Amino acid sequence: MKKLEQTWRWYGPQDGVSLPHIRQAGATGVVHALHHIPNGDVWPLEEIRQRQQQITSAGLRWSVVESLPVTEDIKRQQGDWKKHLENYKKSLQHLGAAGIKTVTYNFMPILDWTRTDLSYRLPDGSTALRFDQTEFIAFDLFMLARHHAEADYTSEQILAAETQYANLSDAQKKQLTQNIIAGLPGAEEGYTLQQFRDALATYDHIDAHQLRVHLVDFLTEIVPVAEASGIHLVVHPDDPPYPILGLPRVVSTATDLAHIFAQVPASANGLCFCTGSLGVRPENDLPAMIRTFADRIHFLHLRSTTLEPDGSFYEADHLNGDVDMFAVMAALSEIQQKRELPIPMRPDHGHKMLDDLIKETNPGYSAIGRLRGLAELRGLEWGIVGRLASNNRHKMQEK
Ligand code: DNO
Repeated sequence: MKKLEQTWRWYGPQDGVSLPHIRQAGATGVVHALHHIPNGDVWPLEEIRQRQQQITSAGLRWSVVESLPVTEDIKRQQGDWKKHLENYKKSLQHLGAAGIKTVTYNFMPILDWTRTDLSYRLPDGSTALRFDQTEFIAFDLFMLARHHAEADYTSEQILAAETQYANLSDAQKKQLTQNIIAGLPGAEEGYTLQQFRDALATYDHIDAHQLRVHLVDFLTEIVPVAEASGIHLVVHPDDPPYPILGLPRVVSTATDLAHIFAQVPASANGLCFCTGSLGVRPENDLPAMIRTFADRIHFLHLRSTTLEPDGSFYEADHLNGDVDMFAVMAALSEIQQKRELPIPMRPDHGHKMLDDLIKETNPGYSAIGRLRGLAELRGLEWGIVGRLASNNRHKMQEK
């Protein structure tokens, strides 16, 4: 029976969780990017090969690129966007030449994934990442002071945000701003408050329709090159999966995904199925989406969230929270049986727990928290696949 490829995100030589640690965690694949190369520049083949060599010498394989960033110029179709597209193609060709076959990107304007609290304490003493809707609104209304922001919220939300804001200390306000705009790991871009306001203004005339057009234009240009290089280009869903700060987001729902694949049908146009991002919208039926987009899924981020009545959410244990991880894994295992190659999956994020709590770690990318996640997911998969195998044996015997 076939199983998923167990992978782990590595931020490079500076990452406190090293390649030998990853190997001990039982992962065989590494998810990685050349973070030092500025967005929009070409990833030289030589540098890709050097990094690949480093990963291989640790007994691992560079399975997935996460991310080859799409510049804001490309998302807005302004400035250097044509040059950036050409550079993107060259980077893909280089990655293909090095034998790296899965490349992740996102199409979220300005902000990649976003949280308000990076050390939300859980009852067991570990810490998780959290998105507090009320604090986020307080930031938008009173710190960013975005024009017409009130129009995006109900009067109850505004009132709650006012109260919350009044109770925040200066240090808490600073921390909140920092968490939202300084860029979480992998986001590549960070801003000061003024730079952030300026960046937001560059999207004033780009609504969801326009951004969708730009995404399809990007794919129309890039997917043929990915295809010729033997690469699956996989889009990461929006996180959180809805518009924020007046910015459009167009990779949040099954309808969004269906549009992307209908417009650019080539099989190189793929999906990174992130249960943690998509799972925040209750109407996203994850097992059903896995079946619908089965042929498009070439990378998996597995984690769960717990949504609260006001729209806040925090990152739950991998097997708890709102995501029905059993149903998700069962659907994925079925897809995997029909595939020739293992689909790479990584435990997406982890709590800070045990020794993680006294170490400096990239938010969401602790060692022990992710190790726990990977171990639980691995066990779940083994159980499901074992059951599939025994069902198949019974069927054979009945024939
Ligand atoms: C967060 C990650 C994202 C992801 C990008 C892909 O933990 O899942 O930063 O890497 O959105 O481009």
